[in-house]
Amino acid sequence: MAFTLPPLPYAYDALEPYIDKQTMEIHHDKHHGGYVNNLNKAIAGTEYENKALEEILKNAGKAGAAIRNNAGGHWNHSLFWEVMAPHNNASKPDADLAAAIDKEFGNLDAMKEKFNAAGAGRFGSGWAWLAVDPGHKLVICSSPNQDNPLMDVAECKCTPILGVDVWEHAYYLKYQNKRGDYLNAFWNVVNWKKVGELYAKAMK
Ligand code: MN3
Repeated sequence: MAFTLPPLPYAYDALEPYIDKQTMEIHHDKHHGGYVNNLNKAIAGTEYENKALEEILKNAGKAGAAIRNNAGGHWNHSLFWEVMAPHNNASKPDADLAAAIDKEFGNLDAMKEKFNAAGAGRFGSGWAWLAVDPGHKLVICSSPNQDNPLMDVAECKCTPILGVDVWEHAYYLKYQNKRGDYLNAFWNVVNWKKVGELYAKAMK
């Protein structure tokens, strides 16, 4: 069965002013849409054609560049849309996640600082992640291009619960070269409810 582009769970302009409408339109429809189309083309007629996306990611290293890049692109963006939501002052990590953040990083601000450093320090294009490692500890890491921590080729193997896209296409229209400003703005639209659900699921 072919993969399909999931609809954005909110309007294109819902993350304004932190992430602008035009960026969201191009990013979701053209970039993510492109990964989905190219993934379907790349897996057609291969052993990956009827595999679940997570299963393809586990074999990314041997599946070839087209499958690796587009499967990663599809999975990464599907998570990205879900872990954002319109700004809400009341949104914060739930008690379990907040306790885990305090334990690993000291406090929420220290975690954000480390996460932003991972995003700012990723040379070229890629992603920064807050994730649960195999020992059930929270970790922060980053990956190049459309790789992610679920891939067999990942340096940091873990389960992402929050990710930010640091490709220029994610921020250039509004922030130009100022990736740090985009990363700071990102926290205004983090969907902590969703991140908390993903944390609980990863801890099972
Ligand atoms: Mn992107």
